Amino acid sequence: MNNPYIKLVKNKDASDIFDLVHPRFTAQISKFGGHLLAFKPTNQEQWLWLSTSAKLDGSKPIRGGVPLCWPWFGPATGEFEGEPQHGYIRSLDWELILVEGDDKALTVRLSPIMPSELKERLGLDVFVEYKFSNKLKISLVTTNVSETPRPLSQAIHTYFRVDDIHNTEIIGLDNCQFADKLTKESKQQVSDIKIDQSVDRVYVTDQPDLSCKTNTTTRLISGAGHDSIVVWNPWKELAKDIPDFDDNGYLNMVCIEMANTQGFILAPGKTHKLKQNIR
Ligand code: TA6
Repeated sequence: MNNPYIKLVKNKDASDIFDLVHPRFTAQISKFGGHLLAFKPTNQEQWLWLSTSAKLDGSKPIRGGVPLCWPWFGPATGEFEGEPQHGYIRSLDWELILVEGDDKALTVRLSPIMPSELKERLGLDVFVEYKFSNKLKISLVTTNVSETPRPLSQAIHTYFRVDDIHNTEIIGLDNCQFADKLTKESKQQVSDIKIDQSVDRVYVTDQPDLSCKTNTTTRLISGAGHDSIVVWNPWKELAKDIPDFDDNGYLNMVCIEMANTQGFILAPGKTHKLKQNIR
C-alpha cells in the first residue's frame, strides 16, 4: 500500500510503528494493538497522552494513546471468564488493510491478525478506521460473520493529554446517571466533571456530544453506536500501583471513552460501528 504519508518504521525498542507525516498532522500507529499512539495536527500540541513507561514491545497492552477494547469491556465474564481484561485485540498484531487520501486527509484501516480458532470461537470480524486531517475520527467496526447471534461489548479507550488535570473540565454529562466503579454505587452527575481524586465512572448514556476543556484547549468529542461514556483517571495512589503508568502521569491525562459497556447481541450478518470523533 504505497502512500507518501505513511511509512512502517522500527521504534527504539524494535517494535513496528506506522509513522504518518502529512501536511495537516503527524500520527503514529503501533502494529501491536492497531493502537493509535500519537496524533498532532500541524501547529498544535499533542492530543493524546502516552505513558513514558508504556511497553511497546508486545509484552503487555500499551498504556496511553487509544487502546481498543473488544469483544468485551472490562473483566471477561461467562464462557470467557479468566481471559484478558478488555478483550484480545489490544494484545494482537494488526495489519494494514487500506490507506487512502490526499494532502487534505488520510484514511487508514487496520485489522487484527486473529488466530483462526479465536476467530471461529468469536464469530466476529473487526477493523479500525482512523480518519486523520486536522481532526481525528475513529471507528471500530464489527461484523457477525457466524450463523448465530453473538454478544459484544467494547470501548475506544482514548487517553486525552491535558496540560493540568486540576484545570480540566468535562462538559456535557450533567444530570447523567453513572456507575461509580470505585464505590460500586449508582449516582447522578451534578454539573460539569472536575477531577481531583481517583475517578472510574461508567455514564450509561448514548448521548452523542461532550467536551473536554482545559486552560488552553477545548476538545469537542462526539460518538455514535455507544451505550456508555467512560471517564477514568486513577489519580496518584492507584497510578503508583500500575507499573507502566508514570507516577505523575495522572496530572496530564484523562480517559474519555465511547463504549458499549452494557453489551448487546449482534445478529448474524449484521455490522456495528462504534465511533469517536474528536476536534
Ligand atoms: O476504562 C476504565 C478502566 O476499565 C478502569 O477500570 C481501569 O482499570 C482502566 O480501564 C485501565 O485498564 P487496563 O486494563 O488498561 O489497566
